[in-house]
Amino acid sequence: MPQHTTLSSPSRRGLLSAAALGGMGLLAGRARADTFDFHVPGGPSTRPMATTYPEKGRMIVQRTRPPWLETPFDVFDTGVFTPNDQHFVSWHWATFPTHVDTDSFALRVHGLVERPQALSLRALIHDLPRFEIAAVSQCAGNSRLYAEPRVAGAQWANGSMSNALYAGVRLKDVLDRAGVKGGATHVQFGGLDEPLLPDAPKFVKALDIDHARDGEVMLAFAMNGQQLPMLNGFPLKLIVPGWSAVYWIKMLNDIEVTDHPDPSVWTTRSYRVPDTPNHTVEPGQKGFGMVPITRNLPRSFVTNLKPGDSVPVGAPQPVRGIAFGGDRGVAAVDLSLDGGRTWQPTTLGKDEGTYGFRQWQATISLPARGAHTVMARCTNTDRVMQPMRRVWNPGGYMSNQVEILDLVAA
Ligand SMILES: Nc1nc2c(c(=O)[nH]1)N[C@H]1C(S)=C(S)[C@@H](COP(=O)(O)O)O[C@H]1N2
Ligand SMILES: [Mo]
Repeated sequence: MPQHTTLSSPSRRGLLSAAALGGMGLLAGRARADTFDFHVPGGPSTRPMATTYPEKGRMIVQRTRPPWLETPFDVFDTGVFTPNDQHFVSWHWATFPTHVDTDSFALRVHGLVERPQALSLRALIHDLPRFEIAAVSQCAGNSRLYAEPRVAGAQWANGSMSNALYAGVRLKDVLDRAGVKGGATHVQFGGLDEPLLPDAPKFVKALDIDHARDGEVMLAFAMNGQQLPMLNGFPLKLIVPGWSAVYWIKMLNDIEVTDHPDPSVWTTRSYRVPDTPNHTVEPGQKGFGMVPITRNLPRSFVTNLKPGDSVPVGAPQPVRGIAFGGDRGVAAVDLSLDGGRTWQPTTLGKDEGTYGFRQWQATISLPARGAHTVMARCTNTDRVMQPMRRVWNPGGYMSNQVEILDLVAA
């Protein structure tokens, strides 16, 4: 494996060499002995695990080409920051570079700007003010596996989300350097990956100009104090705190300031949800509008107990987990042991930033032998609360209902 170099001296890296890539499929196949159980009733419930992807530790393999790697859920019990080598991985096209020459890499800033730019990594690292923020990156299809009825798309369980401390520069500072012209309304972003077939659409996303200049949207060259793993977008990734990971363009090398909304199929056709309460419809329902996926919504998870776990009856039982508020901070996480009739507060852990995971904990006691449920519910600082009703839409997007954990007291 290559060495990590310091941030002040980016180096040439050929991390995903042809040999490593060739080995990827092989080794993923060979790793089938190790599996992960999602506990989905009606199955199939297990997925292969692999430890063989470059710069990645033990990951759930959802697909190999392009790689879709899910964070095993037990990782979320170990702390609020997801280790880089277990940060989930998702790509639309398999043709992303396997080598980036950090000396010749340039970030183009063009379109409606006074001074078009071709910024080197050195310029980004040395010439612009440094900015840091913690934020959860969550795929819009996180938890799609649990949609009832099941829907097509990546069958992510709850692990296509990860929290990291990002370091880099504000997008606002980059745009100011280029000088945004009057009449600009949007900024479009593209990366080094290209579609496999010439007719297929390149993956791009756009933000409106005010959002792009809010001083929080940033370009990260470091994640948790290290260079970005190649599979997570080395050498530069757009970070849109509080918004769905679909906007977080990896291997970012193109910023275009425009005077129109994103015309790409990734906004006009896909990554859309019903414009209904909680983006929820009945299967087969018709006659509702669709809107682009934007912000994350509050969520919370128990991390120290699994479905079906047995706990001693009548004894104090610690319950802990993580929560995030979406595009706002976490105000509270409450627990219910009676199906949502009554709620008790939990104690929140250290605040590591508005958009990151927040740990929470409580002690419960299950009074009688037999089956029990534990529900955790996050409320964000905007008073937005996770819904009790199960979220369902045809794309399997933006699931955020209160999770129900089945336990047995014995
Ligand atoms: N260049 C590029 N950026 C991209 C994508 C992509 O296909 N290409 N996929 C997006 C989607 S849908 C997700 S969920 C996240 C995944 O980021 P990660 O692999 O670092 O976890 O990247 C986003 N950025
Ligand atoms: Mo995604």
